[in-house]
Amino acid sequence: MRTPMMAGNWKMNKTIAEAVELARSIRAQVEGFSSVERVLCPAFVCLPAVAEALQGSTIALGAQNMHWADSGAYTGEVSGPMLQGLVSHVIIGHSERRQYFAETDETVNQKIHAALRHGLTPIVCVGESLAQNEAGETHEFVGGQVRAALAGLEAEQVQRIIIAYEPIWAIGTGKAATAEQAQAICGGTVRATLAELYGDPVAQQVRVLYGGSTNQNNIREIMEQPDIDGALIGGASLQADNYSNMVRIT
Ligand code: 3PY
Repeated sequence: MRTPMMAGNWKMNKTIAEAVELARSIRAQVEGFSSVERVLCPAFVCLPAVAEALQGSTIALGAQNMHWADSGAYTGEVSGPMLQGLVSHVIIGHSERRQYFAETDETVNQKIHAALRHGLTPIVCVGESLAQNEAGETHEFVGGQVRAALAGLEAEQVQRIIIAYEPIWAIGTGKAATAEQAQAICGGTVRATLAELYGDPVAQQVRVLYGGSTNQNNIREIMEQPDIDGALIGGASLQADNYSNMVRIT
């Protein structure tokens, strides 16, 4: 059985004080819902304060990115050893990082290796652009992203990874994929590629999330899909009620 997960990606939103307030409010609403894994991913600067606000809680904390090197001359970057002990999860390869910060399949792969080395659970993002979607290239492109992300990983490591399918055209646009579209790629592409690479038993253990304009109104249908184990949530995770309702519905 795969434990469902609702992961909030707060992106570049909230000051430290605002992030603490949001975390407290979410904690008050969903602390008891331990059958759903709840992960909050604030900006780096907010992590220590939010960690304190979540102390003793069953809600997990995640970062939104990390560097692949342990230390060195990488101005502005944050490494695995810096995150170790502070967070349990880290989002890797979000399409915004690929688009605006030139992240590639190769750097995503290096970051996944680094995260696992430091005991962090990577939430690895894959997804196609609108043009690729319209050209019928989704299956090939997303399958290729999954293969590249997992290069050099053993089955035992892959079982510790979470993959989030986020079509770029559905991110922050209010235009979510239909539940059937999301299922087709989460199952027919992401999980099918995992099965090709590592065999079906491993593929059945890996959690696959859907992301892109999910909220309290569409999460039920999405969670009814057999190959979707949760959501990576953008805007709705900045609203305590909306996010908490998503956890309750799950
Ligand atoms: C969104 O839902 O907009 C996201 O990008 C979640 O990561």
